[in-house]
Amino acid sequence: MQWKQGTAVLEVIQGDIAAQPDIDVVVNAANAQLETGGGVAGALHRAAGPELAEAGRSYAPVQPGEAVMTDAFSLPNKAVVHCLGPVYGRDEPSDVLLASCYSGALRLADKEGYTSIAFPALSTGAFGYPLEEAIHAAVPTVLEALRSLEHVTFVRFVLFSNSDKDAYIRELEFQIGPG
Ligand code: AR6
Repeated sequence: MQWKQGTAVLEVIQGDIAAQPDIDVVVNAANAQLETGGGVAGALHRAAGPELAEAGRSYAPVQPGEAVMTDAFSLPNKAVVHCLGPVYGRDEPSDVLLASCYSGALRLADKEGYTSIAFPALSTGAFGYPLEEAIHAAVPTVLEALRSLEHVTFVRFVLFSNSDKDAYIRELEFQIGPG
């Protein structure tokens, strides 16, 4: 499902963040060491190959809310932005830190001249962030950031489950209108 916002397009799909070949930049739900892990990080590191963890070493450790960019190696994308989302109930203020992941990722992608980016639902797996709360940090931040970007004109939210996808669709319908 898609929405238009100014000159940009936002899309919500159910899928695997490691299988988005038409997207320039994919966002990783990273750990502080930028090593492989479970969930999103596991899927991206498996598909990218061991060079992804090697490339991350020079940036580690990253802080909650921080985003850094590396090559995508064997992934079908041009770059990966690694965001360390907040651990819910520990890293505060969690909404500010989570929003900073989204705005930081968009800024990094835009600075390199990339035009498309795909986000998973950062922090909502192992880091325990309730999905609805995470959506309220993620979606308005992306909508606001898009206004000041030069190159990024396509944002895809890739959700693992159908119910997560439906929750994103509800929020975008609320924020923008029918898709
Ligand atoms: N594609 C899209 N979404 C996915 C995928 C996938 N392949 N796999 C899981 N999800 P998580 P976090 C969903 O745990 O909460 C890692 O081990 C998942 O259902 O990947 O930020 C790292 O190493 C959930 O909704 O990220 C860190 O230590 C969402 O993506 C830690 O977990 C995020 O789940 C990061 O935890």
